[in-house]
Amino acid sequence: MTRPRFPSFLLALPAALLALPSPAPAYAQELMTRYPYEDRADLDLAAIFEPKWDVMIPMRDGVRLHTEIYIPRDRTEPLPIMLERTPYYANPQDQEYSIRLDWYEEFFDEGYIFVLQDLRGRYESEGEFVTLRPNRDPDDADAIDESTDFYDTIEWLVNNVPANNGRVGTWGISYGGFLATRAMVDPHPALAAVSPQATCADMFVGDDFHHNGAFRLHYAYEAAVRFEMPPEEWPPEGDWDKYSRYLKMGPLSRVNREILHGRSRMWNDFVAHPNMDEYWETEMCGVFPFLQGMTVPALHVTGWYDAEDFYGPIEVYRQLEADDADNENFLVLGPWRHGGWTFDEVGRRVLDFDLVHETARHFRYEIHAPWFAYWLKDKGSLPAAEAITFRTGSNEWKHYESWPPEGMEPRNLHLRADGIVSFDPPPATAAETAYDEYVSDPDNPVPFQHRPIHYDRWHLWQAEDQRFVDGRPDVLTWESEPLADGFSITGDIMANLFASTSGGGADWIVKLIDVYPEDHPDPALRGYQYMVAGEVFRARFRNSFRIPEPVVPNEITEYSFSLHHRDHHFQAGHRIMVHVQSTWFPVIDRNPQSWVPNIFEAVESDFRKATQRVYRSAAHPTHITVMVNPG
Ligand code: PG9
Repeated sequence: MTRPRFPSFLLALPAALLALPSPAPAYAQELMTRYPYEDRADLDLAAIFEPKWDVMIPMRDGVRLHTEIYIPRDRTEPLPIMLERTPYYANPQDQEYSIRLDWYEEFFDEGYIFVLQDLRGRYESEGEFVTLRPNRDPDDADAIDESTDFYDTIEWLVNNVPANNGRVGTWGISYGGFLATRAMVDPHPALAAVSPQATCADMFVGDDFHHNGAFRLHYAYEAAVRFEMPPEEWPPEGDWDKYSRYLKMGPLSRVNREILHGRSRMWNDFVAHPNMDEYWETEMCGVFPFLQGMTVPALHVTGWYDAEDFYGPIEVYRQLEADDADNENFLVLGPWRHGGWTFDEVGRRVLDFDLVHETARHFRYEIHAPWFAYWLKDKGSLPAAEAITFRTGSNEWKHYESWPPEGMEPRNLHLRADGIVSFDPPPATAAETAYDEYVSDPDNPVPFQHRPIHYDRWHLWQAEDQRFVDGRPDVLTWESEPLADGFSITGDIMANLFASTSGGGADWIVKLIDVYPEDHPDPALRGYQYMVAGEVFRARFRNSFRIPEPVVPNEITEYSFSLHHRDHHFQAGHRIMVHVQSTWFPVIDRNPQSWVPNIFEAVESDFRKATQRVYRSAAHPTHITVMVNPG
């Protein structure tokens, strides 16, 4: 077994440099550069904590997990334990005090014992690492999984850590969020509060690896390489600009034949499971079959711009809500990149947007810390509402008693003739055949953000100005008049697309955009096309994610899919814009646009141009349904 270590060149980096955007792509090996975070260098950890306690905690099968325990010096009462388990190294710079403790600053005044643990097979822990380890077979009494490792760790901690109060909380971001959901499966009785943050829950429908069955090419390929192969075997990266790099990669069938040669288990699984099946439901992060109701109070968190796991947190919240008789299930949706609520110290800006509030700091000090103090220390009160959002466009915190909130008014934004978008439907006289069309060419796909595309601009790509696609003939645009009155939309946004393709398969990408006025006081925002929401749908899955079907060429077909939940205010004077396109490269792989049973096995000749039509007739009125907030 090889145990990956944090790269030695990073150990030598001064902490301040870690705040810089990463010049290199990275996963487990380089977490701190992939998720650049603002260093809290002024924290004097040695003054707060006793020297760390390094232990190897035995699991039920004898494997021992490396664990660092930090106990505060000034304690006057038994303290709860805050446990974080991670695949990304409990102590990434191998220091006396792990830099991960920076992320707990908001908890320091209250007083907790902090515990950081390497997963099995990672860094200094024993055993074998399995990426997103599937849940164990419940009939196998000897089986282990992340849930049993949580259980055994908590059992050891409450019995061995001096002066603990018998209560344990856990949280984690992304992979850590996945782990936190596993802590809720058959939980240890001492586990009193869990916060899964940016957790994946369905890798086929909405999280890291696919969206609505469309493969998230550059992200998933790099995860498959970096999680599953030793660095010395990583293939050369090629061009800096991922657009040209992945275009040169060609059809996905080349990957195992010419690049990975079957050496990444994850890539092999992608190829073997091109449709929704048990692998996605139960093995690759699939969590729903295992969450048997609310077992522990939970705080779910994600950010509007999370480029990896926005779907999972809301779905896990929704699923648990059904059994939440005691009101222990909470949700926070803020203006953040993946993990930005913690990795960004302040959270006042998103690209050119001033959020007016210090959103990340507010979350950590006013929501996160009080929430855990309530459950672990019986202190204070719960945050003001079950669901807390930061409304974009008007920059306000909002409180709701449920999510999505009740009492919203569904209204349809219609695509109309002459490139107009309007709340008024097409007139009954609009010809049956009224449509707009474009040619989608897999050899010249639409980039998903302006080029060059690299990780330094991954985190906030969804907030980028969409003007970079202006003038592309394969992006259809509709726009409203300037709004006489502003309005807010709160909850799910549904695309209802009536479309046809001349091919045997297609992708449909729909974007809802808020266009800032040309006379906006801030020159950086003049004419800015801010993507409120956008999503892709792979047409072969229109009837079932399990059984793909060819598209019937030139037949008008309805596609209904979510553009995700949002809380956004369109200001008076702004315009509403909608884009429809069929490629979003390389965040999404190229659809061959001809019928092939498995796109991972498509070859060059399968990739064809296709003529796409989007209908806006009375009979086939393409529209986007938004939930208008009357409040
Ligand atoms: N989103 C990342 C991830 C989760 C699960 C599997 C692979 C990657 C992460 O940031 O941890």
